[in-house]
Amino acid sequence: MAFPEGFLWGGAVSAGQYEGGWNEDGRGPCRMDYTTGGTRTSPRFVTYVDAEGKPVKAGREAPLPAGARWASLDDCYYPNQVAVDGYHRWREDVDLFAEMGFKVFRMSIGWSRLFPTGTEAEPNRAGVEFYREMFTYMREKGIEPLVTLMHFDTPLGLDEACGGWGNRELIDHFVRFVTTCFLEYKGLVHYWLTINEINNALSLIDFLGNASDEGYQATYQLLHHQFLASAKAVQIGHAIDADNKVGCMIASAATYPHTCDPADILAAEHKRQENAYYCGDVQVFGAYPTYAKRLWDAHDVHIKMEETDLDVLAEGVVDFYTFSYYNSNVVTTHEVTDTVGGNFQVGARNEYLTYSDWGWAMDPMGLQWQLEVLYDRYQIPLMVVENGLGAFDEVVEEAGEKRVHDPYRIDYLRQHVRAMETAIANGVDLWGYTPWGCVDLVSMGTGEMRKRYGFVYVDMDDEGKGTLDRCRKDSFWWYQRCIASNGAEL
Ligand code: P53
Repeated sequence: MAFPEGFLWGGAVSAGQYEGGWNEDGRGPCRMDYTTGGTRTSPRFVTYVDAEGKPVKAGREAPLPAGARWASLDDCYYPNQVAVDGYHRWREDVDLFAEMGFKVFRMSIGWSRLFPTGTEAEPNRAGVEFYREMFTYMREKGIEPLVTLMHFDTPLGLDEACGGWGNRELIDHFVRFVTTCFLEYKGLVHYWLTINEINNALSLIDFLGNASDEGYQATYQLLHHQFLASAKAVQIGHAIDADNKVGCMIASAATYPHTCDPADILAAEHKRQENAYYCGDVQVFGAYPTYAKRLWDAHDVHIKMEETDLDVLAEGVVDFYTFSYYNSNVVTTHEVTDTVGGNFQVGARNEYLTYSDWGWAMDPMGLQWQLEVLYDRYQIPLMVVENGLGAFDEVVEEAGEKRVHDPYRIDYLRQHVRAMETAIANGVDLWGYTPWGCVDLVSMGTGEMRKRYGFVYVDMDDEGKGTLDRCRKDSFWWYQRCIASNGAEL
């Protein structure tokens, strides 16, 4: 049997997509809170009131103009403000996770719950105690927390105070936040991830509309700051508790060449370097890779560095490498007419694969490939910390009980578990598996509730209507059996 004893089976959420309670107990706002709901084909917006008092909907990464203030508009819906009410219902959810047999639960600490604007010298005690209670309860239930320190939720106050991650000062603010986390939760948490999908800034550059040389310059510069912040977090985590394991988190869609034209092979490899290896290499090897020069030169990028920066990177290498894996993509230098479109998915259609309702290629063998390639490259333990199928679910009433029959989700997960099993049999050191959105939550890409990933269904729709009650899907019992048999019964 492939899965080792002690394999960490579990699930994953992020604070901003799960908790809600966006303005409770002193929590400050982050960008997600002012981001509207969208769909697969219509984008999400951020909203504000400009200097003249006029309400504005802008692109989701737009900066706040001078004199404007972030605002919720009456004709818009903001799904992350309530999300799935994890802030009040986490106990019930942890009970359900324990019932499934979770060994680990990946969650994130809302930065603005601890530091409402990001600039405070001391943390908000209510925020600190909220997570302490949660970690304590999880441990009582035999569930190990795996904590992401930042999951797309930099406090908006830091945008206002210093313009966000483009400013080096963010490093110090982050350091103050993570030091608080490591000190407060010492002994309660042993597994930490620094920055969620740190490489998204690069892979989404086309979608976010900043693919000019200036856009690349800004992106590589802010990544440099995030690398430093992450490396410092690793060092602080180790200094505070030698038992801490601190990892990186990379979005790792597999990237394939569309044809065997050598130009396609090279293009696919270069895309992979840009989208995934660039960040992983810095965080695992502690140095910029050789091909960084090629990537920078292509857009005339010059990173501003201070003298000791490269030492900080070298001294803050991660203990393990974690990644999200949902799908694969195809890269080609040729003109193609058969393309795919979905949120954040473009390019040639892969005729060997089928696609989800949101246009993501379902590719379990791609996960095996990723695991083998990544382990061979990095030679440190891996963890799949996001995976799953976003799908429409239907609730049916049977014998007075609410049920969701989701064979499509079971099928997707089963195939991906088998892919992990094969990779482990082939020598990969895989620590664990935390499928995404183990309880339904708000989609990051589209802001929808109807794009569901969970084993646990949440009664909430895309207009904010619903009881927020939980119910078990068929996949709940499938995963319970999978965990109980350590991956033998699928
Ligand atoms: P949703 C883009 C590309 C790859 C992963 O995505 C991404 C994104 C952002 O949507 O996000 C990760 O919710 C992320 C999670 C997110 C999950 O993938 O669009 O770490 O926060 O929810 C799934 O279906």
